[in-house]
Amino acid sequence: MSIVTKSIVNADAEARYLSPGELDRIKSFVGSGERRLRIVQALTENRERIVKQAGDQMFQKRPDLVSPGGNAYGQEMTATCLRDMDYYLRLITYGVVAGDVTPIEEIGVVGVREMYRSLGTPIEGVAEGIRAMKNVATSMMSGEDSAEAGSYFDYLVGAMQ
Ligand SMILES: CCC1=C(C)/C(=C/C2=NC(=C\c3[nH]c(/C=C4\NC(=O)[C@H](C)[C@H]4CC)c(C)c3CCC(=O)O)/C(CCC(=O)O)=C2C)NC1=O
Repeated sequence: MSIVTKSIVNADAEARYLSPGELDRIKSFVGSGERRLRIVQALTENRERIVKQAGDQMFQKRPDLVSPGGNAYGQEMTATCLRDMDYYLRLITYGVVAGDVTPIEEIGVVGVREMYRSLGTPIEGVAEGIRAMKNVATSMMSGEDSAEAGSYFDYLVGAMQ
């Protein structure tokens, strides 16, 4: 939910007008709109490159994942692993556009530990992949954009610790 929707839901629950604090937060959300859209566009346009390069970095760091017995061993499993990374990059674009991590949390974090445990996927490996996507993605951006985008990757990495 974006700050706009959230503020309206909260205010209406108390049948009141938006408070000065809520209006301030909405103002900052609107003010950062252009930057957030620029980030989402960069991530969307470069998604294949980001996933591919980050995947290479991750497997270089964690060759065990793609070795016999590794969870991403074999062409099909490796492709599924990269697909998961693409899923997470997509969720990050949802978060950036909403200016809020809630979409990432609801779609990709709640229950994820149990899911990966049942798949035998090491979650710290997934976190490593997201860290690598952060490196690749933020290196393509200017300072301000890079910091804002980076915070969403950091949120996800933190949620997988
Ligand atoms: C958008 C929300 C969403 C997420 C997050 C998601 C993840 C997800 N990853 C899966 C599998 C998988 N995920 C991985 C991922 C990896 N293995 C590794 O060693 C690496 C650490 C890592 C890549 C970074 C692998 C290899 C599988 C296949 C496991 C198997 O079939 O045994 C599966 C099982 C079903 C399937 O294969 O599609 C799900 C549901 N699905 C969703 O709808």
